[in-house]
Formats: sequence, structure tokens, C-alpha cells
Amino acid sequence: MGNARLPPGQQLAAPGKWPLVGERLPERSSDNWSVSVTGCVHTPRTYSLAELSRLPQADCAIDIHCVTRWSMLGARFSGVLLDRLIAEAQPTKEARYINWVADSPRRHATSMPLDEALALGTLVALTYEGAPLPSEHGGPVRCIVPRRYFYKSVKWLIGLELLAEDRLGYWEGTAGYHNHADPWREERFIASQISRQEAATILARRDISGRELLGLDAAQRELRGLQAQRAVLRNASFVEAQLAQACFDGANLSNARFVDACLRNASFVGADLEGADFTGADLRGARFDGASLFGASFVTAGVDGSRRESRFDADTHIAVAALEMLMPGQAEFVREQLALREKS
Ligand SMILES: Nc1nc2c(c(=O)[nH]1)N[C@H]1C(S)=C(S)[C@@H](COP(=O)(O)O)O[C@H]1N2
Ligand SMILES: [Mo]
Repeated sequence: MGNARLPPGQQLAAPGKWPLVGERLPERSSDNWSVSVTGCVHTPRTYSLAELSRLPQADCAIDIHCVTRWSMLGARFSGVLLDRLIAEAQPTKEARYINWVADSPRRHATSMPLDEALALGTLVALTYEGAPLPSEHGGPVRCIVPRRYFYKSVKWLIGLELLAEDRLGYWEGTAGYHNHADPWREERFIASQISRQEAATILARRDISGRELLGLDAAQRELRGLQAQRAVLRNASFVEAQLAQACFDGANLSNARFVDACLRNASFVGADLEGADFTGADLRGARFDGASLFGASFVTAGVDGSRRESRFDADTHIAVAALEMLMPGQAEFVREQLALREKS
């Protein structure tokens, strides 16, 4: 019988056993521990442990799902809801991400969108099953992010930093762990159904030619010169990625997102780019010969009248015939860009 609370590919850990994963101990002792709230906030603050424990405490039962495939259901934690700390810090309007910083030799950290962390009921936890959180499991303070793989729950928490732009965490940046980490969608590594080893290899060799990696998450990655000929990358995210000189010839990139990516001299010859989003991307020198661009976008207009445009130059190759495939507003924008550069 399957357990409805168990996400795909997970198994229950032995009853009463909480596996230890990752770093074993914090850098310093738990005396004089403090947690600071900094970054895009009006009221930066540092809380001592005593101050944290005087704030209203929330009790939560949480299902833990580790990316290494064990789960532990109904673990009881108590502590301060992130909500409360954020309300006290008063985020500025730039604050869009939260970065959780650990006190550890490698300054272990992880990040997520702030609104998501709040919506998930994230806890700054001080106890486990009614007792102070053990040091090896992140005590005296760790974050507990429900409904994400457990690598989003940093042990030995010393800092909450609100950021305007996302910053990849330790595992996400070094080992190809997925930046969104939803266990119900099996977002384990940069693409579902690949191993940690494969993720690391892809990032190191920058070659995914011919591979099928649906929903690849390569946001913000440094992938200059990526070889992705004929790869199947539907719904991939390359938001803010560095992809100068990348080659996507013949690739299937329908609905892929290249928002704010650097695509200088990148090549999309014969690629399927239906519904792809190039808003804000640097397309100087990029080639789109023979690409299918139905429903692709290059500019967005905000409700406040602001516009985010992609950037073209005299070496950006888009066949005029391809403009027929675009929605009228998009076609007009691209036509303008092509006309402007004729004059310059
Ligand atoms: N500081 C720190 N936090 C961390 C890690 C780590 O290595 N260092 N590993 C993460 C991973 S991959 C997992 S699965 C959980 C493991 O928590 P546990 O050892 O208490 O089971 O902590 C997360 N938080
Ligand atoms: Mo993990």
C-alpha cells in the first residue's frame, strides 16, 4: 500500500530514527547564540536565543522528506514562525528572496522566494518533540521549511538575509540540487530523473546535447558555451543564466524561460521556441535562423506602464518571416529593433 503522505520515490525511515545528513556540527558552541535578520529590511535585528524563546511559539507537525529518499512523517517542532520575524523586520519593497545562513565552516546557506517561505509556514525551530533541538540536528536553532526537500531547512541558523535577487545555496550551487525542491514534483536535482552525479557532470562539462531534461532548472547558472544541440528542454528555466556562446541548435525549448539571461552570440538555429520567454535577455549576436517562434515573447509591459525589453544588435539574426509567428505586440517590438539597427 502506498502512503498518501509519501511523495514519489520516498521511503519511511526506521521508526524513531532521524538520519543525519550533511554537516555534523556547527562552527561554534551554542553559548551566546544569536540569529540576525538583515538585508532588504527597514529594521535589521539580532535576536539572542532567550529573545527568540520569549516570542510567541508555534507548534507544528512536519513531514520531512530528504532528497536522499528517506521521509519522516509528523516530526514535532516548535519555535517562532518566519511570519513573525519578517513582520518585525519590515521588509523593503525590494525584498523578494530569503537567504538562510548557517554557522558552519563552509557558511552553508540556502535560499527561496520570500512569499513562498511565508506561505509554506516556515518555522525558526528551537525544539524537537518537546526538547531543545539536538546540536547534530541543527540545534540550538534551525529553519524548518515544510513541503520542500529537507536541504531547504538549514541547521545552525545564524542569519536570515532578505535579498532583491536570488543567490544559489551551497548544495544548489555546488551539487546541482534543484533550487525549488518540491518533493511532490521530484525536484531533486537540476532536472527530475537524473542523479546527483549526472547533475554535477552536466554543470562541469556543460554538455547536454541530445538529452531529454524536461523542466531543467538552470536559473542563474554559469553555463557559458553550453552545448545543447537537439536537447529536449521543454519548460526549462534559464532565468538570469549566463549562456553566452551557447548552442541550442535543433533543441526543443517550448515554454522555456530565458528572462534576463545573457545570450550573447548564442545559437538557436532550427530550435523549437514556441512560447519561450526572452524578456530582458541580452540577444546581441544571437541567431534564430529557422527557429519556430509561435507565441515567443521579447518584451513585456507592466500594468504600471513599465516595459522590460530584450536587447538586440546588428548581429542578432531573426528572419523577417519569423515575425509572422509572433503575437502582434511582440512582432512590432522585434520589427522596431531590427529597423533601429539598420539605421545605426
Ligand atoms: N548547516 C547545514 N544545514 C543543512 C545541511 C548541511 O550540510 N549544513 N544539510 C541539509 C540537508 S541536505 C539535509 S537532508 C538536512 C539534514 O538534516 P538532519 O541532519 O538534521 O537530518 O539538513 C540540511 N541543512
Ligand atoms: Mo538532504
